[in-house]
Amino acid sequence: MPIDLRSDTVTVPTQKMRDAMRDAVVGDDVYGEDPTINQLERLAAEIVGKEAALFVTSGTQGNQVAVLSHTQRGDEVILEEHSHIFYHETAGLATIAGVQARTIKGVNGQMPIPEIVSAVREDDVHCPSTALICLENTHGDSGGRILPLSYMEEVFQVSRQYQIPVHLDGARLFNAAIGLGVDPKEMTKYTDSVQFCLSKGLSAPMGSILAGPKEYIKRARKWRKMLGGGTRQAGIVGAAGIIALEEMVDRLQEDHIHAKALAEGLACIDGIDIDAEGVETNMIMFFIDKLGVDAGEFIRQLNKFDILANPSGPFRIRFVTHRGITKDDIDRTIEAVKHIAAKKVNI
Ligand code: TLP
Repeated sequence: MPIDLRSDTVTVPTQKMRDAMRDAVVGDDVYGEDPTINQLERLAAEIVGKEAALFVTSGTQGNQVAVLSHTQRGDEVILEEHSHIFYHETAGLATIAGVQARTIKGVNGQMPIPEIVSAVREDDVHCPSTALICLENTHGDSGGRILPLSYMEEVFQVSRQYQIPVHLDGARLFNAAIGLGVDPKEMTKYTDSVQFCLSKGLSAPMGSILAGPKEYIKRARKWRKMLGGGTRQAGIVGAAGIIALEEMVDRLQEDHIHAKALAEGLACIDGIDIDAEGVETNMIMFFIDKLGVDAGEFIRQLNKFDILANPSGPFRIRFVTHRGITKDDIDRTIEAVKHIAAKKVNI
């Protein structure tokens, strides 16, 4: 088995999840008659302190349904310039919701508050209406950085002042909660809606949750249907989602410990440029330009050691720790990078 550091999306369901999927009591979810999905949605809403929740097939579908349910065609959405919703959702904002993205460069995923304020449109005949602010916690492109609670609160205050809803892409919400040592509700209380993934570190085979006020989720259910997300006996996979929420959250701490150890090991290698202190959750980003190779070549070298990784820019590599990664894998990865760097280093 290769050491697969490409993403926490590669986690496979546990035996308990497989048993629960086999035995799941199901019905037609489009009629609201799947007891397992109903149980999952009640549980999920309670965990994030929202009135209602909706099971969606993926994080991308959850985010797109979220935007559709908050906005109208021609509106403008404020979001961070490397956010997943803007950067990695195949222009869904433009093509599905028909809204315009107003991107702001963030620092560790945090858009500066004064820039958010000045991005809010005036009531002017020339301007689109600012209809939504999106946040991402943890923030993927900055290497799984956590948005502090104080920052989320500040954004929320701005949003109340201008009466604009806040949507949180919390694909890795529980990594943020574990990293901060807080209940997820402490974050989601500063949002109107939240999407979180069951299928990443939590190891469910598929699915995400969109949660928010009752009337909002009613609208979202319709948009999900339009996008082909009305999946009938969905409880077959929802059963794994329940176990993900009940049993898989606490173990994320182990992924964070592994990520930190990996980052600290890499920081000792000549030619590897990494901010090990900035590794707060299960993601690591590092630059390899000093080695005189690009990300593609570096990853091909890693593959020879049976290690898989993704590039995150021409000279940047991303490693993600998850349930399939052991301490031994971390040590082997550090050794492999040492070996590659020793051969390539030309600093
Ligand atoms: N992220 C994936 C890739 O799409 C980049 C990964 O491997 O990290 N929001 C955030 C912050 C995400 O990181 C992702 C997936 C999503 C949304 C979308 O979730 P899915 O893959 O379930 O559509």
